[in-house]
Amino acid sequence: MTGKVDRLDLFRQMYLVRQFEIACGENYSKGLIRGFLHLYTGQEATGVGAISTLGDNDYVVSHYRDHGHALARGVDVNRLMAELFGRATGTSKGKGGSMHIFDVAKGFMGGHAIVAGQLPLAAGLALAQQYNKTDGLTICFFGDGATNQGIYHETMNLAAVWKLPILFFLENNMYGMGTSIERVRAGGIDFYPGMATYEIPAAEVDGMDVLAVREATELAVARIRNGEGPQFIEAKTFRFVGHSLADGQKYRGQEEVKEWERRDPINVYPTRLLEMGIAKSDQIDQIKTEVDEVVAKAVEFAEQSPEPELSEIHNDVLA
Ligand SMILES: Cc1ncc(C[n+]2csc(CCOP(=O)(O)OP(=O)(O)O)c2C)c(N)n1
Ligand SMILES: [Mg+2]
Repeated sequence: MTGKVDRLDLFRQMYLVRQFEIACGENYSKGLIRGFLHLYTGQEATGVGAISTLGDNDYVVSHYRDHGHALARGVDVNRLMAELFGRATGTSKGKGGSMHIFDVAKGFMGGHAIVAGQLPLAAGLALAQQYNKTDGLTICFFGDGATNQGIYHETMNLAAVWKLPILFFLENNMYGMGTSIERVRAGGIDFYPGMATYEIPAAEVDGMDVLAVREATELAVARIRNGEGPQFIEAKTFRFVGHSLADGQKYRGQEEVKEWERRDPINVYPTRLLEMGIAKSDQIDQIKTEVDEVVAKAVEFAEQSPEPELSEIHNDVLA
């Protein structure tokens, strides 16, 4: 690993994402969060590991499963929760909701609900970075379901032709809604070899291992900063919960879920830190206590925040 990282802080971030999502689920059940809600539970090590390598000049682009990416990018936890509650104090004044988290000051450029729609937008951001010589790069997260869209291939081709400073980050969680990727993809469950078509260097990484994700991302980021053009990482990961809160998961057996849960980064990683002598158990406990409080306060902040004024309805609308 080239850069320095606070390995205990990686745990704090992953635990924050996990607890944030649990709180989202609870408040969805209470009817305080409405609309679509897609939780990142199980995938924490990918977003946290990858985003930990970025600088202030870089952009992060995500899809509708975006809370974890936003938190890893440092989007304020109170404003994020308030956005989900549809409150005026939210990141988009409560008018975006779960699938449309944005925070330009943090370089967090969405939150996009259309599967694969974020890919060309991210390439556009990377083109702007290249054109304006900002030294920044764009990381674009997407799921396995995005790979069967035509725009996926169009974006890969143009990004390679123009040598854009972009990292395509596939979170292959094996399912697109209720569809197992094995059922709908010719060529098996590995996507990274296909990048040879576009001459985009591609790597596979264990998405349940935050340090491995970080290391793979650091390498790719270094190449991009060196002017070598787009890079591709495929993290094999798993969502422990349904696609959205409306999903009863009838399409897969609990055995499969349990198998992946044995590799849950929230349990495995702190054990590893203890074994490596990097942390003591009371430090882990203290982080958990602090984060639990942060999340409880975020819920309180959201609940106490006002709803947007009716007059807001025509503001920020581009037509
Ligand atoms: C263009 C388009 N088609 C269909 C949908 C409905 N839809 C929402 S999420 C999803 C599955 C995407 O799965 P994947 O890309 O693997 O991401 P994951 O949910 O697994 O993180 C679909 C089909 C959509 N939002 N956009
Ligand atoms: Mg998927």
